[in-house]
Amino acid sequence: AVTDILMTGPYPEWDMADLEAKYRVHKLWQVDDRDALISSHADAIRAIATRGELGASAALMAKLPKLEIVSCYGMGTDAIDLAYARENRIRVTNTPDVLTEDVADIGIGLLLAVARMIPQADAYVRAGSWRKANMPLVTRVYGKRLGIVGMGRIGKAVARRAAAFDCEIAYFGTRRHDDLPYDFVGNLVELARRSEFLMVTLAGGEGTRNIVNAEILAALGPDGILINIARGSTVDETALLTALESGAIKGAGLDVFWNEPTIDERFGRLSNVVLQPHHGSGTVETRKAMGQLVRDNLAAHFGGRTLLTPVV
Ligand code: 8YV
Repeated sequence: AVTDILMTGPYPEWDMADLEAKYRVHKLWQVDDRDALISSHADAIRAIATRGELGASAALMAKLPKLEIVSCYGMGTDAIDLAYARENRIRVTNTPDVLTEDVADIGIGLLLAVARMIPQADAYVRAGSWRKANMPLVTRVYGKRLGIVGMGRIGKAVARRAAAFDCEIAYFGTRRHDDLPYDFVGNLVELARRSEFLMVTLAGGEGTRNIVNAEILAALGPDGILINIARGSTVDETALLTALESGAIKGAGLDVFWNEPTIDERFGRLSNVVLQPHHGSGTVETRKAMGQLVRDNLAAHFGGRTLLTPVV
């Protein structure tokens, strides 16, 4: 018998081709009446293949009595109701490790882009302004004090890169890592105060919601730059927009937002931000590895084998 799976959003075509060859795939994003699609296949769907930012709510899972597994194309599982999954014996997998280095790369890339004003400089050259005057001077990254918020896999990968820039690295997180040569600062306000750049790499979810608030931004100060490569939910976006508009911080590099992909229009009017469309893991290499891991987890589950990267 063919196994039915529900997808909440598309994957690249190489994954779609493989999934569609192995399963009967129901595509939630292609229909207007989602409830009708779900209810007409509710007794058949045994898996959800989702994405980090789309997740799987308890309401969705509750409509699928045969659901056995939710496989997430992404590391962050904050949009999946893990408690519901646990209670209902639904397995959950994610895609850790394979995306770490690319997400750290974009963190450093955003920091350089904001501080050195790379997009503005590009526009300056294209507009012919260079012929008339030299561009205003920018901010150095090399050797500066970087505060990393969250010292998990991605935080560590950011730190390794920043160490090569001779940055002075300190971090905030759930615990001190005795094996790391960086200063642990258990108070986020304190970390912001002593940092010139703050890079957020924390997991999303209720525990970290708005952890970077107006007080943290004020402590980072008018010469400070904020980078967020984690989840939009970790930063109080209202406070961030106000801080960027008023000059309470110097600038921000953002890969993630509150209302993706329909982000607050005020971001587009700011000249001190560099914006990315949640693309930290968006390289061909990493996305191929993520898709493979999702498919391998599904194959392991339906083949009665041990899951490769279980969360629940
Ligand atoms: C997205 C991510 O899942 O890994 C995560 O947690 O946020 C990303 O990798 C990606 O955009 C795929 O949807």
